[in-house]
Amino acid sequence: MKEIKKQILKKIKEYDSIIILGHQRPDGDCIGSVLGLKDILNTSFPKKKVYAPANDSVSYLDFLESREKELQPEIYQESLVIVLDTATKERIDSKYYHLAKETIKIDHHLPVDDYGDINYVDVKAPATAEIIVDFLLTFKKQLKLTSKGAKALFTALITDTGRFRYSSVTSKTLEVGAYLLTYDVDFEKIYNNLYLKDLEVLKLEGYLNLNFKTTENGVAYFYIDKKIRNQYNISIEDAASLVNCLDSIKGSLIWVLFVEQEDGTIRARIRSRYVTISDVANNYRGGGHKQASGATLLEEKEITLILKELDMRLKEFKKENGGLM
Ligand SMILES: [Mn+2]
Repeated sequence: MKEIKKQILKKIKEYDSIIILGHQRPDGDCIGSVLGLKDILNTSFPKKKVYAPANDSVSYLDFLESREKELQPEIYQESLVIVLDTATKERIDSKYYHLAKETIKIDHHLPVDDYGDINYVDVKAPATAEIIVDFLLTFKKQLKLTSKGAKALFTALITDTGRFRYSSVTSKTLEVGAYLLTYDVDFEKIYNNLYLKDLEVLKLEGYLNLNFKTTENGVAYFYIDKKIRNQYNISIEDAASLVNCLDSIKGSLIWVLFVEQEDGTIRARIRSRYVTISDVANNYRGGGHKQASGATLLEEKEITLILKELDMRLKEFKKENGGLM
């Protein structure tokens, strides 16, 4: 690991122009890590040009620094591109990334696509932000961070760890979090930005709690189609965040929220305790982490199919592991 980190720092030093990219449909870890790394590079190498362009954004992260619009392709041609938190090249949020002189991938998703000239993937890290802060701490004498960057990285860390609650959290994660809080980070404000709910969302949450279903062996699920979403007047992102409503049901070690998209496809967010579900997501144009994955379904019929696979998975798991809830 140390060797690859050295290689990355060497590359960063070589370039005068560096572009940091994230993935489409960005989340807190994606945007926070991008802005955090941008802050580190700006602060440590003030002469370099560091860009963080984005085509896609999400409104609930507007409280962080905004990213610039897509760059001219010519800038890519002379730049080092660092892509964060993005497993496959199809998901990179730029149509010009391939023009880069060189590309570095830094990620924590299960590796399916080594699109970088350097690929630094640590699937044990619960958030890309942890990898970025670890990188900073490895080269403490050469790299710096400001409280603006610390705020972005802390936001990234808490979103991908569910506020340090997921099983992927390690002592390293807490160390990294503790380090970030040595900066002036107002985490009460961050929490308010991330976790206060609109009334509409809360009401849909109530509806979901009353009406979700479970499969024979306990997979909990709910389908938010356009009709329900319009009725409650909430955005696709807000709808998708409701997957967490289903995360604490005894016996339901797998839970899924389906959300119909504008184009009629259905995005599935799949989560679990103990059970590996990423391979099932892979069967439906998706992937992610062992216990937190996404998939894209082309029609409603596929809801039944993926639920059947997940139900089988849960049945086998319960047979082998009995008592675990
Ligand atoms: Mn992530």
